[in-house]
Amino acid sequence: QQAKSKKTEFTPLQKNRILSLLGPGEMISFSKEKRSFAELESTLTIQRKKDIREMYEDSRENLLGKLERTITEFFVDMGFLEVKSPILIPFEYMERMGVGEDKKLSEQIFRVGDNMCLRPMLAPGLYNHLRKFDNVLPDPVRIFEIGPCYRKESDGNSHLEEFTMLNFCQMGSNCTRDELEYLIKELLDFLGIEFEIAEDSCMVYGDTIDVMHKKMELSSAVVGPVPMDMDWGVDKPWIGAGFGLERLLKAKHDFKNIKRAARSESYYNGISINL
Ligand code: ATP
Ligand code: 9VF
Ligand code: MG
Repeated sequence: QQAKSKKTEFTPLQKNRILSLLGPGEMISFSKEKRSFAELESTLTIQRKKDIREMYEDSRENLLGKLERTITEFFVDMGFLEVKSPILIPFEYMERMGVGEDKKLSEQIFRVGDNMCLRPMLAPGLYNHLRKFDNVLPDPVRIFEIGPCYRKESDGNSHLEEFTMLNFCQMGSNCTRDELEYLIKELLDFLGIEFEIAEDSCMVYGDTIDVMHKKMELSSAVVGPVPMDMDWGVDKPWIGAGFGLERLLKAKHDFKNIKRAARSESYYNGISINL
């Protein structure tokens, strides 16, 4: 029967290998495929090597690095101060963020030694900077950070255990929902990514404004103040939003899996490098 239809049967392992070798926009119908596994693998491998060499000739820039630079330029131009706070933080910060009570998030934290952890979010560092800059910078205080965050995750297509967060925030005057939505729209229009606003809630902040691309959350945004501010020595209104850079890349390039956008030794700019 197989000889009659000339169709190739692929093992699950072979299917995964072929899928990993497809270009970001490419599709394949295994049920209609007539080429053998070896033929297909060799054709795709040649194409992907060509893709990587083209990237080398054209720009030599890494998508994740480039996106961080692009967003940094955007916020610096908008009057936000670029900050870089520690990635290795006291676990006590997370208890102060209220994740001690939020069982789900507290179980997702990578602990380091007895007292430290890898940050799962940028808020603690930003809280400390807002407090320190309150009597230094002009009103409203505008700051942002972009950098690695870590969470133990189980499910697939849009979650990484090591990802890159952007969190911008403003404290003082004009901290309205309109201003927050304006900044989100300016950013996503600048990046050329379509989005919709939805309402949600979370344990840490209560009500959130979620920014969605199709079914995927790009960002959770909050209009402060919130009761927790007291524990961080912050006593003014604020607005802020956290975005995942790999999710922005997944949306922009229509990657089927966020792994294509991650810090990785398997993909370069969304292209397999197991060639
Ligand atoms: P989700 O519900 O999708 O797990 P979250 O609501 O827990 O996400 P937030 O705490 O709101 O995530 O983090 C802000 C943003 O950081 C998210 O909107 C998302 O873009 C990004 N992000 C969060 N967790 C991950 C992850 N594990 N991998 C990649 N990006 C993430
Ligand atoms: C919204 C997502 C509390 C004034 C220092 C900044 C925000 C971002 C929510 C993020 C989080 N909050 N991952 O706070 O901008 O913290 O859950 Si501030
Ligand atoms: Mg969220």
